[in-house]
Amino acid sequence: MSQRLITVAGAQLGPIQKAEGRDIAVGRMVRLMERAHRHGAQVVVFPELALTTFFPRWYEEDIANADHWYETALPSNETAPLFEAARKYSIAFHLGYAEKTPDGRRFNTAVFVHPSGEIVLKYRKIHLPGHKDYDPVRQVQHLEKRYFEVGDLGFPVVRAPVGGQDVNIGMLICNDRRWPETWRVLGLQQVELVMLGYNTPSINQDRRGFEAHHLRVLHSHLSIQSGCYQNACFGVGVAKGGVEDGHELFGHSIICNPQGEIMAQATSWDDELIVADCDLDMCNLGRTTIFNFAAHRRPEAYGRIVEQVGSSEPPVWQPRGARR
Ligand code: CDV
Repeated sequence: MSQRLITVAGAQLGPIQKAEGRDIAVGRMVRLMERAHRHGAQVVVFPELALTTFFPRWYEEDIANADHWYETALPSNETAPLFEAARKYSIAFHLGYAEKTPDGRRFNTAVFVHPSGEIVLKYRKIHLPGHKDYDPVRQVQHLEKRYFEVGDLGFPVVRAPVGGQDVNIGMLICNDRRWPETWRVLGLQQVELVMLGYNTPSINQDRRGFEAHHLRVLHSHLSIQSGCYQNACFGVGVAKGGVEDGHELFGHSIICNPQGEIMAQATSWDDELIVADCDLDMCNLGRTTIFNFAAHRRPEAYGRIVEQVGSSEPPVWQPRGARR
């Protein structure tokens, strides 16, 4: 039986404190790349905003005071060791970082980098959670809407060489994973491997409602597993975990197959590598049967998905005797 096998690693990162420089994070990441190489991985996936602490929890009145959290070039002096390790170990990598463009625009971005150091694909986060202004009700701020613009690159997929195979790769970033629309747009481009990083607090810090703590990981896994199953693809969801300056992020990074099964899962909240062999031909079953889009999708009935943003109230039905 033919197999299109690639070996994929998720490189979960433990906490990065506010005072720690990029050199510390990059040193840890290079060590994970070396370990991924020893495990035979051909691609390694790092979390969202992997180079720094999750800075959108910190409010700055003047956004320019947050500029030091952003990358203006890739590679830079500080990130060059990642590109050198990619070449040395012949390993591709996915990196989440804060991007500031030459014309001053700010995005929550991820890139997929070929072992040669060439950037193959870039994605800018579209579903930015949180708020723009300081929110006194919240225990901890979540200012992604202040620090980033909505991504302007859509959800691109490209066919690129990974470990001797041509693979249809796509990316999401953190909150994107919770939205089925994002996965379906990737699925419609026959994505085979979705890479995504996340920084998710262990508790819901928006105090307007109650969410039991144990549901936080369930919702993350549910989103990734259903996205993979419904779009017949592999998914690598990689966390930043642990306690950053008193703020807890859950780890629980996973690699998931097109059946929606978890193939590998992190067990710590620290730097940890998870590895899985992915036979890309596994994508064919869903794609040619239950999720054969060409045969079964009914876009003529899906208008609301793109025409409407918020939900609307349905018409009210009343029993005949109660009608006026
Ligand atoms: N970084 C994120 O996008 N975090 C969100 C939290 C705020 C809910 C997430 O969806 O995990």
